[in-house]
Amino acid sequence: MNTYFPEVERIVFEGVESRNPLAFKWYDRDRTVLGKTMAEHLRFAVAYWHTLKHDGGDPFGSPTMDRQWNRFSDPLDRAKATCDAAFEFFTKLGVDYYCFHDRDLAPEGGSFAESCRNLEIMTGYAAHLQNSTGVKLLWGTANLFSNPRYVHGAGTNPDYHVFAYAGAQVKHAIDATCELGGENYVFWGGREGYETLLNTRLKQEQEQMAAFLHMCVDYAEKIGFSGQFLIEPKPKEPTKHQYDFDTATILNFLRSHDLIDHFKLNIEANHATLAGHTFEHELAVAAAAGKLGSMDVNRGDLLLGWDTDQFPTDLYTTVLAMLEVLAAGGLGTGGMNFDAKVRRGSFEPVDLFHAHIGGMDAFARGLVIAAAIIEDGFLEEFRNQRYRSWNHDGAAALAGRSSLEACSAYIEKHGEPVVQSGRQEYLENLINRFI
Ligand code: XLS
Ligand code: CA
Ligand code: CA
Repeated sequence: MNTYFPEVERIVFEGVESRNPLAFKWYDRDRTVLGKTMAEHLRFAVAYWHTLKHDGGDPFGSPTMDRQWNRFSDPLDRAKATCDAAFEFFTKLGVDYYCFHDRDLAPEGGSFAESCRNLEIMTGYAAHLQNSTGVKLLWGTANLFSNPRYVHGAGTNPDYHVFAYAGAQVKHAIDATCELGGENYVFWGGREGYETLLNTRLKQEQEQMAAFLHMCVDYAEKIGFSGQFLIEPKPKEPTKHQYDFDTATILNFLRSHDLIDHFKLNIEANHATLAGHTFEHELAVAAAAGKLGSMDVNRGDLLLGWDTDQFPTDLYTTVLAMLEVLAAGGLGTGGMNFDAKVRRGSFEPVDLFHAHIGGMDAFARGLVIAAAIIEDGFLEEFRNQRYRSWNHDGAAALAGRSSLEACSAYIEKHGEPVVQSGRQEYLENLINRFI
């Protein structure tokens, strides 16, 4: 496999002294950190849509990325060439996983039957490449937002006909994911939201969505798909208000509709910031509920208010994210999917390598630093001290075995509390010592 990226050889670890732009400085896949290899901790995946399909077009200008695998006129020939380029890219980069939407892998046909046939052909094609390379599918998903039929949503559409179409499409996307041994299946509700309440039955749309997801759970059980179902929060874009706003909102939805046992969350950094949260906040909220499933690792731009999907390079963020992942005990069947695209001006194929190498190094370094912080123990020790009263005086209250009368009696005896500093700057300085 040396057709589409002939100028690039297999990317290897050369260490921090290396000036080779096509080498890892930090990501050393077999290096052990806290008892697991870097590859086991990080489980990197390439996003098919951004890396293979993104052409650099934006609302103001034409595509800038003339990819060789895109030059075939027949849609299936183009899909096969794209798949060849994808697996050449995955193996040269040395990632173990990839992720796709059904319509990334296989083109939509002129009829539903033709679309299904295309997907079957391309599933077989990808299966063959998975077998010959050892690259695996982290997750599959269905694109229920690009085609104009989904203009008013998929599961939440006011018209049952569109809902049924989405159900039929998801059935085949789950089949494809199952056949390819996908370890997870993602639901991202891009158009599951609304533009104006004037034409919207908000409560019914959420009930529709719950019914839709129950049908998916039933189907997965029926065909024996054992991958983890994941929901991905995003507050807005493309719709003004999306029902899967953030992690807390999704957890409430899942609990209200008896779906909580069947789903975990796929947390994306840029979606966290769009919701007014930090990435680590969203990871912590999911982990606190035992629902941290997987991550879409990217970043937004503080000066722009939209989903820029840039490659992650900020070490401070990767360290704080890795502290949450390690505290949660890892990602299980999840991984770190680079849901990120190179900028429009970075139009050469080699830019795709620079981008992924940078992202992998940023997370590898984040892992090493977070592990050192955990091993040092100062954060845990500080928190132990800060919460120490809950081990004795507050223990009954924390266990739900106290009362307001007991609080009254306590205050009569102890009077005014002595308030303690949170020492935020002291802790931030210590973190920076490790970076
Ligand atoms: C879009 C989402 C999407 C999901 C998969 O903003 O990030 O790419 O990850 O449908
Ligand atoms: Ca995403
Ligand atoms: Ca995004």
